[in-house]
Amino acid sequence: MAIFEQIANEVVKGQADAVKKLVNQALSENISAEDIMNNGLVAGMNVVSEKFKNNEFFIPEVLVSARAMTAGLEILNPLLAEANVKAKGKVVIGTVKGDLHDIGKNIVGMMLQGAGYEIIDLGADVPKEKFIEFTQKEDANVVGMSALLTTTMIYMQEIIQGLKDAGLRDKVKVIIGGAPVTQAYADQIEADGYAPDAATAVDLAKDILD
Ligand code: B1M
Repeated sequence: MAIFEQIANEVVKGQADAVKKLVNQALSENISAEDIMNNGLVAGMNVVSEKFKNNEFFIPEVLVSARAMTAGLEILNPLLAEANVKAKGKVVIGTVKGDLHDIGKNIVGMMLQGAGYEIIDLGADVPKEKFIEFTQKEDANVVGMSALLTTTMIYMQEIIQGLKDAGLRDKVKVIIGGAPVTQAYADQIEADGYAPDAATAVDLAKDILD
């Protein structure tokens, strides 16, 4: 079996140690970090994404695969930076102010990272000032907001207003998600998109940036 396929399979199986070993092996065979990332790690996460959409994988499997992918990416990151490999886009992501739920946001971040986006994770309980500061500082392409409480999702609108007031709204796409969030709410607050799950968030990011 080709090394890329082996790496992808181990990502799907969530075997971080095997992924690390195979990534190092591929590097020792002079395969570029970019090829290893795209044809091994990202290819594996694409399979995970499909399985999650088809209800063949559930949250625990996705988390374990994402961790295995991250283990491989940690080896490649310095090499990718050296080779100046451009990420597909930069996403500033966080759970909004007042909300401590970060499991879903973390999965979305990891899946986006697996799909080749650079992630600036602001954590949970993030005030609008921080979203604005990092959108500007990082010259982000996408702002991703997560909320799990009906009482905190309304804060997303304030962040969008904050981006408008800072003159950033035209420069950045806004995507939102979280259990109480709906497409209707996204339309209401004029977000660029809503995703019900992490795999759809990846498709959404690809669509709105293309
Ligand atoms: Co809380 N909590 N919680 N909780 N909690 C819920 C959300 C709740 C529905 C439980 C319930 O009552 N049935 C309820 C909210 C009710 C409501 O507002 N309608 C609730 C409550 C009330 C509370 C507290 C207020 C409880 C209390 O203290 N009285 C409190 C609030 C604290 C706060 O935030 N200020 C609280 C606290 C907690 C814990 C800290 C104990 C813990 C969070 C730990 C953590 O995240 N580190 C917790 C948990 C675990 C839950 C439940 C059980 C599970 C949430 C979760 O992680 N789901 C939850 C009940 C439930 O949802 N069944 C509940 C798994 C996760 C993968 O899914 O986050 O939906 P989810 O993310 C999905 C999608 O939504 C989407 O993709 C993800 C992956 O598929 N998605 C995005 C998410 N973000 C996205 C962003 C995107 C796109 C897609 O674009 C950027």
